[in-house]
Amino acid sequence: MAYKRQIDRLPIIPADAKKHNVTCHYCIVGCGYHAYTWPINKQGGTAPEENAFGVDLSEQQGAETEAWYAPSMYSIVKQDGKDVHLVIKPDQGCSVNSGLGSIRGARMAENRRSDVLGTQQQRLTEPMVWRYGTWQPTSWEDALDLVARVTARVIDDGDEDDLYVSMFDHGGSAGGYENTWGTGKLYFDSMKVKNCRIHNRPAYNSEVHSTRDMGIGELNYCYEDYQLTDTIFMVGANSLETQTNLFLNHMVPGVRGDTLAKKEAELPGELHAPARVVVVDPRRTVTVNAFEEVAGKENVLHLAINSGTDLALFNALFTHIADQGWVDAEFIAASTFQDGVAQPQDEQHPAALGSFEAARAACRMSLADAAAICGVSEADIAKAAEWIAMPKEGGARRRCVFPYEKGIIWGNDNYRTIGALVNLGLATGNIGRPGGGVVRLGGHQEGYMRPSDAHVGRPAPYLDRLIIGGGGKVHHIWANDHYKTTLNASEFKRVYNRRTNMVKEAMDARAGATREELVDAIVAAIEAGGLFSVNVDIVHTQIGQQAHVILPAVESGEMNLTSMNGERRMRLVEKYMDGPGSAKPDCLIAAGLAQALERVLREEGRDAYADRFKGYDWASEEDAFMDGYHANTGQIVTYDRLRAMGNNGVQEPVIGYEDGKLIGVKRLYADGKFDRHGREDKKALFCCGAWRGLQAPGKAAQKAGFRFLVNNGRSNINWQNWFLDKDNDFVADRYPYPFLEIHPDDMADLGLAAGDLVEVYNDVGATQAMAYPVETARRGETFMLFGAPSGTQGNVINAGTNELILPNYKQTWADIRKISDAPATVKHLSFKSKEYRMG
Ligand SMILES: Nc1nc2c(c(=O)[nH]1)N[C@H]1C(S)=C(S)[C@@H](COP(=O)(O)OP(=O)(O)OC[C@H]3O[C@@H](n4cnc5c(=O)[nH]c(N)nc54)[C@H](O)[C@@H]3O)O[C@H]1N2
Ligand SMILES: Nc1nc2c(c(=O)[nH]1)N[C@H]1C(S)=C(S)[C@@H](COP(=O)(O)OP(=O)(O)OC[C@H]3O[C@@H](n4cnc5c(=O)[nH]c(N)nc54)[C@H](O)[C@@H]3O)O[C@H]1N2
Ligand code: SF4
Ligand SMILES: [Mo]
Repeated sequence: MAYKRQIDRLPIIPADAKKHNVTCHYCIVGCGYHAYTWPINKQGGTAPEENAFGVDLSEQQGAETEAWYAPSMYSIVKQDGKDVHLVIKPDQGCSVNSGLGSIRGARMAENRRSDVLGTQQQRLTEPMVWRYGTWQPTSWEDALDLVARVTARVIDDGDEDDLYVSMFDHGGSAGGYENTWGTGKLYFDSMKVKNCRIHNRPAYNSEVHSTRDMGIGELNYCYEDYQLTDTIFMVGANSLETQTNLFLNHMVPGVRGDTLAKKEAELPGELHAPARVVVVDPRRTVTVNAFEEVAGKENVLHLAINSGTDLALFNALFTHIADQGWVDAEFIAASTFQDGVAQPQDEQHPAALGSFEAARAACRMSLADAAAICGVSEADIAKAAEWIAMPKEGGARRRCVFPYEKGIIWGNDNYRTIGALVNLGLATGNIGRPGGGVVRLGGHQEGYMRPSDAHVGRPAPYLDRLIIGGGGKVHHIWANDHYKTTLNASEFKRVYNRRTNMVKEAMDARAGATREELVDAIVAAIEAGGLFSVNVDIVHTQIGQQAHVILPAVESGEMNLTSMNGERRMRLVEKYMDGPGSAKPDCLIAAGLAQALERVLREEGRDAYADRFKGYDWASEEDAFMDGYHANTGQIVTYDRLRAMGNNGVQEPVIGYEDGKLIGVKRLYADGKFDRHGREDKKALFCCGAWRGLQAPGKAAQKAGFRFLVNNGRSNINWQNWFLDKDNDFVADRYPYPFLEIHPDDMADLGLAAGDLVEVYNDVGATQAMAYPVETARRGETFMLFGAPSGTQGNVINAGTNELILPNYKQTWADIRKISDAPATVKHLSFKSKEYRMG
């Protein structure tokens, strides 16, 4: 913030500044930006030929001008060892965001480490080893040698089950095709590690097994579909805050009617109107509020269902739509399985899968029964069914897009619930068609490229539970902080602290010993129940406090990085600055670790096993990309070709290269053939999953035993587990503690004033938050910001998951008591409503 830095003006970007393509590395949407850099001792001028915009800056610019940037878009960073000015500003030419930023992406620059401006000084610069009772910086060679020697002692060819791994599987920073390949090759090719988990759930599995088992990949549409549709049926997502520019640049124009001419042109012969919206969320969100403001209340239906009851709602909608005959019979006949049950329910399939009629029989649910379970009116459910599927005037099929995210992914009965939503899309012929799609909205960007994980099995091992039960000897952690973001976190931390402290104590006791003696001491502590922890991150995290070796990584922009967004749009972020100190791309850290393991194993005379760790002689992230993505996807995509595609990139799968352009695919399944399940007939399957109450162990009892629902999730301003936020004035000023949204009457009952610090506690743990009064909250239903270092919501989530180890973060109940009046850092905060009114 310029005012905070005590400067009253920012430099003009000179005409000859270097310009780099950048895709914002925070959320799934993947907005296009440009990074401009130029030498510290230069700046541009107001004359058109003196600035990057080519306009006369001595004249007042229009309101929508591109020729400006905000203080948060500016920094001074290192590039090739020299100080340079850096501006990262939104790209008007990118079809994803058309020049819009967000409160997160438009602060990319101020969140870079700057030694001149003093931002993000928390970034790790050197490897660190637990030594002499504290953290000591050291060289890569020393750190990797220790990791390799301890790891080599607990693994062997064909027996790698004592090595536990937690690793990202996404795109953007802390991910990307380069880095998922580097880690994937190490753990799934050189080794066959099966005791592993992903950053956001306690097993190595899919977030959305059922849609895939039904034949439908979860990112099947394009963002333009929101501009072509008749209805948006949004489930368990708060897109204004979590997919911001998808909401602002695609959903809002669609519902506001800005795109009517486009609809007429692209979809002639049917009646068009501005899109209507149904939002399924127990909580009234700012997304509901904003939809109402832009579309008019009469065009927005908020189904405020009881937490965890989506399955009953979807089954009733399916039943009603089928009974009315509002289904796409032709599509069902041509593209879906016809003959009863194709896949019976079993250990790997929490519901049977089969034909439309089989699902119709299994899922039957009346409007009245659903209304009672969900706590919404029959009339509203019937209205939602009409908005989804009642044929339009003139008889044309209604187009509906069904976006969903964590409200059901981390919700009750994941498999059946997502399956039931996909049923709606299939029955109404809304997959693979303009204005359709049953899609994940997404979290991070995607960027998955790994050797097969089939050896992990299904259901995959529940890693947290194994750790708590004393399993595992060495734990490698890549880019996540379970202390802030896992479930059953109270117990996890208790056990993890104890087991890793055993190893720390053993290391302390052998200070000054030789490497061999030290490794012996560590292994002895491990054999006594200890756990050796290796943490690869960009900052010193909470779980990192318990690590024995810490390895510093660089972020997107400090390396070249590829990933794809929620419409499968793949781009290259061009490196525009140096990483801090000796930090490296994750793929090269994985390569370094593989090489160290090869050397150690060879020294130990285990040559055959050592040979498995060959093939990592990558000099750069580009080499990792060529070895992974390029080699495994038809050898079409290269950095140069992607760079030439700019910020609009190419939509995957990439199927060709012609006239200097990569050729992609706009929508999946446009031919009505479904293959995500691998069935040869390419027919989609329906899900036969009846409602069965709160499915995960312990949830119903918790609900009965505690007074408040502790719904939880995200805020616009915070990014994930606050790893950058906690060192950023702007965010830390706003939310020094996680907020707990709560109704003012509930606050009165508990004797609370706004900002008071409260304890949230139940049968599995406790955490803290600051009370934030919200008039529209329902009595007895709170919403807590997740992932905070100053109060982890996961502490009160129980260990119960679905059959395939998908956590239910959202269904949690607890009691609340006051800890203290508002702390000093909270006293100045505003507790105004987060809703807005137009006009
Ligand atoms: N600003 C910001 N944006 C982000 C992120 C961030 O940290 N900050 N993180 C990114 C990531 S990794 C992810 S995964 C996405 C998540 O994106 P979202 O899924 O949109 O975000 P959440 O806040 O986790 O949850 C969405 C909604 O689920 C609702 N919900 C709770 N229980 C239920 C239920 O039983 N049924 C239904 N239907 N809804 C329920 C909550 O009230 C909440 O409004 O956001 C991405 N975008
Ligand atoms: N209660 C509750 N819990 C939840 C959720 C919820 O809705 N409610 N949502 C879940 C979801 S969807 C998610 S995605 C998870 C998020 O949980 P985490 O994955 O733990 O959170 P992130 O903030 O994404 O973690 C990123 C970590 O990687 C580091 N990092 C950033 N860039 C890089 C890089 O380039 N390389 C390396 N090596 N490290 C890097 C950061 O410092 C940070 O420690 O939380 C899950 N937990
Ligand atoms: S909407 Fe997402 S991708 Fe776009 S600028 Fe914001 S955080 Fe970045
Ligand atoms: Mo996520």
